[in-house]
Amino acid sequence: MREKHPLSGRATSIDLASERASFADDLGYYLTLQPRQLPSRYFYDALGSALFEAICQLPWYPVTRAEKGLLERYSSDIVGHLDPLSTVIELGSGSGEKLGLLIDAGRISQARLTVHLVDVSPTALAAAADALSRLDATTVIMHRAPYEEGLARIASRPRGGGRALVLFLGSNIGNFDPPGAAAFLRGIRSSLTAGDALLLGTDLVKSERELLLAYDDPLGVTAAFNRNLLVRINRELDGDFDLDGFAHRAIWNADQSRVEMHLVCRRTQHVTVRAAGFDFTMAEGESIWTESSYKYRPDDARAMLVRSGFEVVDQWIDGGFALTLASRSA
Ligand code: AVI
Repeated sequence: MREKHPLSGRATSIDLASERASFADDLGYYLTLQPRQLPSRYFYDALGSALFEAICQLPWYPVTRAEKGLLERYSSDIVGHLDPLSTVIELGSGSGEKLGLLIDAGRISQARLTVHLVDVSPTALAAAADALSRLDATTVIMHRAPYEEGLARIASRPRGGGRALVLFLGSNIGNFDPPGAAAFLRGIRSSLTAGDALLLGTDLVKSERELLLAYDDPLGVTAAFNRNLLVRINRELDGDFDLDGFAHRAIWNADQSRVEMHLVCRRTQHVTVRAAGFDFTMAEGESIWTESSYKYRPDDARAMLVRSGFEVVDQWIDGGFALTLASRSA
């Protein structure tokens, strides 16, 4: 997928008025590309975030369960590789559960630990901060910001002694195209100092059948998640997409090693998006490409980290998922 802002990932501006303006601006750009596209970061309004949480519970979507299983099993090994930490930074705070597992695993810190949660969703931040409030000797600081902005803010604060660990979990890296992923990882690296570490979660290539079930589940939750993008455009930008006129489609693109999600137009329709000031006709069979989820082989994840200036420390694999620990060399 061509990205106008390749580093932005799931993150977006937090100011409501400017958020709407850049949403309208992005629509005017992406919907006129061939093939038509929409950036996946716009999935995550309140309903989209709730639908994503539901996806994580689906028996056909293994990502969340596999990663949690690895953290439950290997947290003490992971912590064992790390010098004493003063700082943990989680990009995309989730529920705080995975971070809690790691901190519970043992002597992650010799003194007080500062945890920075970076997310654009206030609901996710509040839930994670609440989940972590039970921890002793831990200060939790929330940054409602895009990833890059949060990292820059954190890097500008005095840190004291101890190392930093960045968590980028949930295969969120898979929603970046390869050049965007490499640039994003290099950005993380430049916000760290020598000896700091990164724990990266990547979903692995598996059979086409398993991948398509994960992104086109029998309950239709992923289809609702995909079509909610049109609901959001209709509501926020005064659009008139006919929801019934679009079908959810997931495709495994083996050459590019990615699952693509599309919204396929079932019948020719004229669409107006008033607040974005444009209209267009979509022909039957034409589609809007809404997401790419890149899948990796264990070596790909390691090589991507090395190319971005990290040294791989260890890797844990199970359930079709990999956690890779890397450190920033000098
Ligand atoms: C957030 N991200 C890693 C999910 C993924 O698997 O690409 C989003 C998602 N899309 C459909 N299902 C889940």
